[in-house]
Amino acid sequence: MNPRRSFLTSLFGLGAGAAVLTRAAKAKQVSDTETPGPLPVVTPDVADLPFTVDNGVKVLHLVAEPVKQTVIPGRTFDLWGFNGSAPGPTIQANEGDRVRFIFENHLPEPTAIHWHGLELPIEMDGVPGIGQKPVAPGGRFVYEFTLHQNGTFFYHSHMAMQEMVGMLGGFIIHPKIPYSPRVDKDYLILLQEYAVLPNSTMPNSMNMEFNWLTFNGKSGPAATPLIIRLGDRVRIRLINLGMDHHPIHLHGYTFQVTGHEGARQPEAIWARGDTVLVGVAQARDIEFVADRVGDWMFHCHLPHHMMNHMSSNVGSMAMTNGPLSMKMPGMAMPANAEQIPLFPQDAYMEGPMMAMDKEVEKPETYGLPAGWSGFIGGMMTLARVLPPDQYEKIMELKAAR
Ligand SMILES: [Cu+2]
Repeated sequence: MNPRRSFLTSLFGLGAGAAVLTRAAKAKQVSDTETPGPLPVVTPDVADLPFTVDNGVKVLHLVAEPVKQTVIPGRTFDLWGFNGSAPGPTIQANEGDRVRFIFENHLPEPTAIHWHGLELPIEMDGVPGIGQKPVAPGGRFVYEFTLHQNGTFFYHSHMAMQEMVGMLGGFIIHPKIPYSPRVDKDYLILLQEYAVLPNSTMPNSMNMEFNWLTFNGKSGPAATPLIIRLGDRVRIRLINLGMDHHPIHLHGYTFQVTGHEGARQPEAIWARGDTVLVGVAQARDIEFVADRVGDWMFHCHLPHHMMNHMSSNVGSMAMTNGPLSMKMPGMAMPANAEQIPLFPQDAYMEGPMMAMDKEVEKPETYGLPAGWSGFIGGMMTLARVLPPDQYEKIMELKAAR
C-alpha cells in the first residue's frame, strides 16, 4: 500500500473498495471540469455584474444612480444608469439559478427595477405602484426569484422618462442544455438613443428627434469593434429600449435569427437575412459562421441613426470662410460645388475631416485604414473577421493592455 493511500485509509477509515470509488469519483470530477460550461457573453464597453453566493443563492448588487457616460471622446453625457454606467452592467446567470438582487436607489426620485420578460411572482416584477411600492430616494429593495427560462433578457426602470435617460441593462440566462450548434463568440449589444441639444450634456427625454445613437453606451467610432477569428461561429444578441425600432444590418453575411426576447427559437423557423428589425422592447439573437475575412460594418440602417450629433444642414454657410476644398483635406471638390443643389450632404457629417482615429485607438482598432473613424457614426461598429495571425496580434495587445 502506498503511503498516501495508507494515510487516507487511516484518516477516513477507507477500505480498498472505498479507495477505488474515490478514484472513480475523482475521474468523474475531472471529466466534469473538462465539459465546457456556458460561454460567457461579452458586452463590449460594458462590465459584467459581479456576484457572490449565499447558501446557493447568487447575490448581486445593483445601484440606480446618476452617471457620466462618454459616448465618444469629448462628449460626456449626464445620464441615469446602474453601478456607474448606462447601460448598466450585464447580468449573467444560469437557468435554474436562484438570484437575489439587493437594489439601492441613489436617484433623487422614486424608481424600481423591472425584469423584462422574466416569469416571476408579481411582487418581484418591479412595477412601482402595482406590484411593489416605489423605492424612495435612498431606499432599498430586495428582489429574489428563481430563473427557469433561458435567453436574452433585460432589466430597466419601469418609469418612462427614466428609461429614456439610460436606465437599461442586459440579463443573459444561459441554458441548462447548451444551444446547438455551439458558438465561439457570443456578444451582447444594447441599443439606446438620446436627444442632446447643442451645448448641453443632458438628454431631453421628451424630444422625439434623437441625435445620439449608441451601441452599449458608445456611438461610432467609439463603439468597440467585435473581434472574430476566421471560421468562428458568432452570436450577436441585440436589445432595444427606446422610442425607435432599429433595422440592424450586417455586411458581407447572411445570418439566421435564432432568438427573440424571451426565448430561443426552434431551428425550423430560424429566419435567414442580413438585416434584423429590433423593435422597441425586443431582443433578437443572430448567428452566422464568419468565413469571410474583412472589417464588416454592423449598424442600424436608419440614415439618421448612422450619424453623431446630427443638426440641421446649414447649406453653404461654411463657404463664407474660404474655399471648401481647403476644409476637406484629400477631397477634390468640383469648382462649382456651391452651385450644385443639395450640396453638401455627408461632406460635413463624415469623412477624413471628422476622423478621430487616435482618440478611439484601442487593441480592437489595430490595423484599420487611416481615417477609418471618420466614416463611422451613431449605432455603428465593425465586425472584424480576421485571419489567425491578425486575430492573435489583437489578443496580444489586449492582454498587454
Ligand atoms: Cu436605428
